[in-house]
Amino acid sequence: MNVQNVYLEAVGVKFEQYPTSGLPEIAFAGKSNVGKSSLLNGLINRKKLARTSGQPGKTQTINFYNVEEKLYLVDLPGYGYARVAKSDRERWAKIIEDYLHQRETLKQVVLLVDGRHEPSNNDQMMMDWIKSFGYDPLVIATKMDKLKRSQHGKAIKTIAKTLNVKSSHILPFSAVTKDGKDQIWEALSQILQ
Ligand SMILES: Nc1nc2c(ncn2[C@@H]2O[C@H](COP(=O)(O)OP(=O)(O)OP(=O)(O)O)[C@@H](O)[C@H]2O)c(=O)[nH]1
Ligand SMILES: [Mg+2]
Repeated sequence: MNVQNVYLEAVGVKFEQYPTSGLPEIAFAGKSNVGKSSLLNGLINRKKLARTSGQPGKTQTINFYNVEEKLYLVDLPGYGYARVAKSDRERWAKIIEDYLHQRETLKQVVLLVDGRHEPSNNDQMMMDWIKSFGYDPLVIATKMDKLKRSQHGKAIKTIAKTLNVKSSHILPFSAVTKDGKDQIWEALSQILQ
């Protein structure tokens, strides 16, 4: 999709604050700092509409980006960041959980994992959880520019094995080169059809 019109329509932590238009939604989940907001910017051709940071824990609310009045791409707060207070972590977990459980317009939860590393226990839990809710697994391996081309295949295989999903369900992406963007839009378009 060649996105021209996109804006941040809603920001919130509870249902009253979320959009009510009924447009379909695709949400991006993953640990803090994995590159959720950067992927979103890449998909919508904006450098920094979604705020990013080298410090984990940047996104702390659920952010709904309206794309062409057709769908929302939803930026979620990351999980697994140890250096925030436990009470904050639990609060965020509850916000994300309620959203994922109860949001009827949510068509897909995409899991982002760092292409350089074996997925963590938290990533595995998130994947199991996504599957248990009946979504087809779709994983994006981020920061692929940090790997040599020759390492890409092995990285994808490792992620597939650890998360117990098919390699074909893992799409590589780089927010630096934007490699993978077209394939991701293609997958998202199929989901929305
Ligand atoms: N080299 C490289 N760096 C990336 C890529 N994607 C994200 N980053 C960097 O990783 C850091 C975190 O990116 P964010 O997009 O803010 O990560 P996030 O998942 O939204 O993090 P939280 O909002 O804290 O959950 C930033 O410094 C980004 O510039 C990528 O594909 N390649
Ligand atoms: Mg973010």
